[in-house]
Amino acid sequence: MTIVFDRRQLAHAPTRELHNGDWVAYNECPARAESIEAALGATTPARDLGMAPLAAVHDPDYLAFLSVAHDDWTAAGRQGDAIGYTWPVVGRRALDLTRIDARLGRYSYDAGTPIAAGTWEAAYWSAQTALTALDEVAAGATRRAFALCRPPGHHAGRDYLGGYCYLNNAAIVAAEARRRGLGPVAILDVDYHHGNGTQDIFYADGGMLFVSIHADPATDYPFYWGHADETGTGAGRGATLNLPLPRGTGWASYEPALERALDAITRYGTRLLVLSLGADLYAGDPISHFTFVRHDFAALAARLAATGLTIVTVMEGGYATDALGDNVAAFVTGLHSNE
Ligand code: Q9C
Ligand code: ZN
Repeated sequence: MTIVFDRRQLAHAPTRELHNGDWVAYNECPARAESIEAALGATTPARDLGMAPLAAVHDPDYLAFLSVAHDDWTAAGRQGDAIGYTWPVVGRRALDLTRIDARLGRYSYDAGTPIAAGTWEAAYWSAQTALTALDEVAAGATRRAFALCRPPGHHAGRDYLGGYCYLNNAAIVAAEARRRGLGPVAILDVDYHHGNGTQDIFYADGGMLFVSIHADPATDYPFYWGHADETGTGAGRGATLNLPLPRGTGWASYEPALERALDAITRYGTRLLVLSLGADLYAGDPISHFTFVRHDFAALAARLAATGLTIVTVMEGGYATDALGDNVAAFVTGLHSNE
């Protein structure tokens, strides 16, 4: 079992976010990763596998924006975290503007994802953490690797940030795994929130299966994606499966959805599974509404382990920082039990 972590991810530390109309302390804080690291013990540091796997998923102009956005913000005379306040809504012309505020709107879809001084550094190493986990599996060192990623990735699309996410670590790993001939590759996203960025990236892609179990977007973020009738388009038709569940869902009613997900993954002929793990399934999560307790994370992991699949797990959300490490440790222990 390999657990990959890199402390450079802690450089990302936005101050605050807008939550239901109030400014609150940023939920996606460095202490999350430290809680998980403390519970998991020894970790392998990330290796630098370069920009190419990131550029295979994200647009070059978006990557260029992300790497300079905070500098541009500072150069515009602003203090603190860069955050947008105006968006080019559906139907507006795709103007190529240079003003930092226009660019923040162009490359984001929410106001909950600030760019801080250390964001690019941390997001880069978060992606490298995920790629290193894949690299360990590809090298045959292990069949189950866990990437302790932060910031998370599944809300980030080809050319946009949002939902605390900047680079889509799961998509980057999945695309790189396919490039290395490790496919068929499937992505299973079990974060409480729908993985809209991952879905968008592969929505018209005939060579990737995306399956997500999440809170019904009729009631929960990100609202505009993740409905059951979104099933892919063009060559990707039928290669997206959304399984929305109501608030209050616990393991007993989650498990049947997981069986449906695994059935699709099996029928796809999956050889490598990329798992987007959100610990925000937890009953005590401050921004989520499922009712998992600690041993439910072990049950989820045990069911995934029973598939016998090669699995690269990428950490996504989970905001009950005090319980986070123990919940993730329960998952990781269960996942690696029959490796
Ligand atoms: N009440 C992940 O779990 N925040 N992202 C909405 C409004 C967005 C969660 C705040 C939640 C994003 C990776
Ligand atoms: Zn989430």
